[in-house]
Amino acid sequence: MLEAIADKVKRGERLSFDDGVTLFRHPDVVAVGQLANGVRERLHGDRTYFNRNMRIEVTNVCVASCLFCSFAKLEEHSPGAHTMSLADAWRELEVRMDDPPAEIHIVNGLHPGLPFSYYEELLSGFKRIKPDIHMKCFTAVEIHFFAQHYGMTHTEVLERLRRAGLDSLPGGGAEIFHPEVRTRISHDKATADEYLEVHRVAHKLGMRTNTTMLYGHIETFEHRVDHLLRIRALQDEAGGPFQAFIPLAFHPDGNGMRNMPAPTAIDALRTVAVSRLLLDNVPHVKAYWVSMTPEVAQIALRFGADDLDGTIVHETIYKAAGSRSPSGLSVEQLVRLVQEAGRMPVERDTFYNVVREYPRATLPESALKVRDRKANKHLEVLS
Ligand code: V47
Repeated sequence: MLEAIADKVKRGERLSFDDGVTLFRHPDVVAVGQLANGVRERLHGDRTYFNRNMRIEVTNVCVASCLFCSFAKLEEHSPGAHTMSLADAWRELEVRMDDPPAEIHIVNGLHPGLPFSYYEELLSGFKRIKPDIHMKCFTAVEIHFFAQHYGMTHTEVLERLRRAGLDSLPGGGAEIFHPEVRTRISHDKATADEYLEVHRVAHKLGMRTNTTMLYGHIETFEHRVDHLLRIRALQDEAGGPFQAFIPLAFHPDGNGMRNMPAPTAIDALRTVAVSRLLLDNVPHVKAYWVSMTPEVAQIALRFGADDLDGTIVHETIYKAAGSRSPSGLSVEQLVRLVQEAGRMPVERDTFYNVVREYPRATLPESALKVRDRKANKHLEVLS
């Protein structure tokens, strides 16, 4: 069965729904990974991307009640609820202006009590501090909520936010599109069609966006394949504005699915590989190190992934759900992860323009460790 799929991949033929399910079910994850690695190398060679980015979640107050979420609080006055003042949000960038990020990635709860001008001022304030900062903000679910809540069309919301400084949309909020799953884990926010429609509108306005899939909970492999093929179909229709696909491993701590086990490393690698193989029209597949740990993300660079996301600095959604990944990684740490995987690190901007290319590792393993003095103080004695 795998040989037939491998032949299709070699001929550059598109894989079917059944091929996708076969790949997910195939017992030899290394064989599936090798196929995906071939595609990854055909597209990108050894190049492995990351950027200097920073995550900010300005509010965790959210009217939706997603079963998988450990981050949201229903009301402003619930314990643990917080909404940043604009000044506090801007300060997050101001204090980092000696080594500033190139991108700010903002994902929030669906807050029912803020005026729309809060979001416009949020964006324009960051641009005032650093005019060339890239603002990758608000998931399609948030854009849909803004449209409903403030009585605008998707186009009006996006046009106003763009005027204030919005540059692209992140991929969050996709979860699993199939209604058998979505109605159980996310019944009271944008549907799959609404999520995809927001991206469609953004693409029509000339914006580039990312997209995601939250896997490893109640969904089946068929649901995952259905999800991936809906993304592929929209990408065909729109002619390529999805830049990256990010598979997000479910974390069970402190949410409505806390009795479920987290997906394993093998599932993470398999999902990266099958995504690379099915999404033949999406240029980049991210191994998001926050969701899969830096160690598994490093291996994923040989299973189809070509991007590690970025430095992040301070992440809270996965922290709340029990992730043991660090909050942020330095550029040096990202470079080392890539070099140790035998790949070539490339710092990029949000649109994948090259900022800086690093050499492939030619140093022996011990020397690599000693170079990262801050993270490996105990090894300095060896140098
Ligand atoms: O939308 C929430 C997911 C997403 C949990 O576009 C959870 O470049 C696992 O979308 N376990 C936010 N996942 C993060 C996101 C993202 C990350 C990196 C890069 C990009 C990009 C986008 O996190 C949410 C939701 O799908 N999430 N709770 C949880 N317990």
